[in-house]
Amino acid sequence: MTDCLFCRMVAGEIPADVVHRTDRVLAFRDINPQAPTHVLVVPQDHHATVGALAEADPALLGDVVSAAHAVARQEGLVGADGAEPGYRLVANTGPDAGQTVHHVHLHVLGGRGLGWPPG
Ligand code: DGP
Repeated sequence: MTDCLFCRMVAGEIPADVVHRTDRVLAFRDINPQAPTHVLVVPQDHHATVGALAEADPALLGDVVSAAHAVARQEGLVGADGAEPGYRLVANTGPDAGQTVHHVHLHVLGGRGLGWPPG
């Protein structure tokens, strides 16, 4: 979609600080980081929300989650036990969750203790 910010980043039309790429997924640093690690993982195909992606292409959703875990490992957030120190995946969906970019993305957050419940 030509008017979609993340589609334009996937296409290389807008610069992105890319940390991971596969043939179907792109991961880049958030412009407004909320934690020492704050990376956005997006499918290269356009889907508006995580639910839309789950219905249209569940295998691609799996690729996005796998890429998010790879990013977390790359960022030093996954220890030998597969967990520590840990990280959080967030998929804001719709206005109540505060979704602002309508191209599905997983936030990978880590590098500090993260509060719960979220705001
Ligand atoms: P959300 O609220 O879940 O839709 O998150 C959208 C995120 O996108 C937000 O954390 C800021 C980030 N973002 C917005 N514009 C840009 C941009 O131009 N570049 C990058 N790297 N991130 C952006």
